[in-house]
Parts: sequence; structure tokens; C-alpha cells
Amino acid sequence: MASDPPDKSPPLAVAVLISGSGSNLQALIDAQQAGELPIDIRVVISNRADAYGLTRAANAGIETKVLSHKGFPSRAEYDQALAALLREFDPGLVVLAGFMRILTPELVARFHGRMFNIHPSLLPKYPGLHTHQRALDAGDAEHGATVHFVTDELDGGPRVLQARVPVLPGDDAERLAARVLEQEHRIYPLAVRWFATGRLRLDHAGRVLLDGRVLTEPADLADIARD
Ligand code: NHR
Ligand code: GAR
Repeated sequence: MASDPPDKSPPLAVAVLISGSGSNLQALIDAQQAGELPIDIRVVISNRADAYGLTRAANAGIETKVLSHKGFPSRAEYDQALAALLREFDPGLVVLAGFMRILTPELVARFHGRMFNIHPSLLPKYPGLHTHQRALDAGDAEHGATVHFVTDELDGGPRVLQARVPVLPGDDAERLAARVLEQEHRIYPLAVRWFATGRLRLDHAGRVLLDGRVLTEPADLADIARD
């Protein structure tokens, strides 16, 4: 006789790539520990040995690896080493969380549809670096953050979820960044949860499907009352 399916699927194996503070990593750890995120963070990899996120991972009992880009003659060779390291942990999802190295098409292809980034702007506005200063310089009334699938196009992959914040009088890049970061900590665990629970995927045409429906625009946190 067929037995009932188990009521819980195993948690999704995740690798998180960081370069710095790791506050987005912390948000994922906190959600996982609160029982709100069915993932198993198997490894946290940093390209910088002094990234504080490594301490956060170690404090949570997560394995850490440092793979410095220094000493690699080329980006391709660095990414080959990174791919080999990732393979050891066999992640079903790779999460870029403040990871500051552009990845080669070969690495991106290996994790097509299984790699997220969080970017501190309302993409397609301001791909690349220094997003907060660029939003201020442009006189934007609002700014925010975007979770997207990673493709070869830098910060140009299919967008999943955004959160908006107002730009306030007297803002400088630091204050604006802090306001955006607070929202990042809300949207990244949510997007990862959608993926981990099978609600979110990239289809063969490169479209984002959420609950079986094509997202032509990213979801907006403000429209999500409680999922
Ligand atoms: N890789 C690919 N292929 N596609 C994306 O969309 C990626 C990516 C790697 C990282 C994060 C991204 C961001 O959210 C990201 C998205 C680093 C740079 C950069 O210019 C730009 C964007 C992002 C990350 N990095 C410099 C480099 O030469 C180094 C800068 C530094 O070390 O401070 O790689 O913003
Ligand atoms: C976050 O604001 C993230 O969106 C941004 O860096 C910060 C990392 O903070 N990412 C990038 O700029 C990627 N180029 P965290 O280390 O505390 O998560």
C-alpha cells in the first residue's frame, strides 16, 4: 500500500554568498530559526576574510568558507574555484547577500533559476554600485530594494519582489541606505520562502511564476498583506 506522503518536505539546501556585514544573511537565519523558513543554510561563503557575516554564520552554527578573489589570475578562474566549492554543498538555491563580485556566465548558467540577488534599488533603476547616492542625486521621491533571479545581465535578471521607501528631507546616502536595508530584511526571507515552498520559480521562457501566475511586474511588499 502506498503510504501517505510525509507532511513535511526536507528543507531546501541553501548556500549564501556574502562580502560584508551580512545583515541580510542574519534576516534569513532569524526567519529560519523562527520556523518561518524551511531552508538549511549549508554554507556561507565570503570573498573577504574580514566579513562580519562570517561571525554571524559561525554564531548560528553554520559552516563558513573564505574564498578570496585575490590571488586568482582571472575572474574565470575564481569562479571555477567558487563553483567547485559550491558543488561540495550541493545547494538547491544560491543566495547573494551583499556579495560584491560580478559572476561569470558559466557560474550563473550552472545555477540558472536557482540563484537570487538582493539589490538596493527599485530595479530597473540604478543597476550596479552606489545606488543610494544616485537616487539622491536624481532627486527621486522614492527608492527601495529588489529581489531578482541572477542572470548574465548585471542586476538585470527577472525581478521577483520589491519594497519601496520614501526619500526624506535631509537624507544622505547612509540614512537612506539604512531605511532601505530594513525593508531588505523583510523581502529577502519572504522571496526565499516562496521559492523554498515551491510557490516561486523561473519558467523556461525566463518568466517569473508565483503561485502559477506570470509576474509581469515584481510583487510589491506593500500589496502583500499576509501570505
Ligand atoms: N553576477 C551576475 N552575473 N549577475 C548579477 O546580476 C549579479 C552578479 C554578481 C553580483 C550583486 C550586484 C548588486 O546587487 C550581483 C549581481 C557587484 C558589482 C560590482 O561592480 C555590481 C553589482 C553587484 C555586485 N563589483 C565589482 C567587480 O568587479 C567589485 C566591487 C567591489 O569589490 O567593491 O566585480 O549590486
Ligand atoms: C545590502 O544593502 C545589499 O542590498 C547590498 O549591500 C548591502 C549588504 O548588506 N548589495 C549590494 O550592493 C550588492 N552589490 P548586508 O551585508 O548587511 O546584507
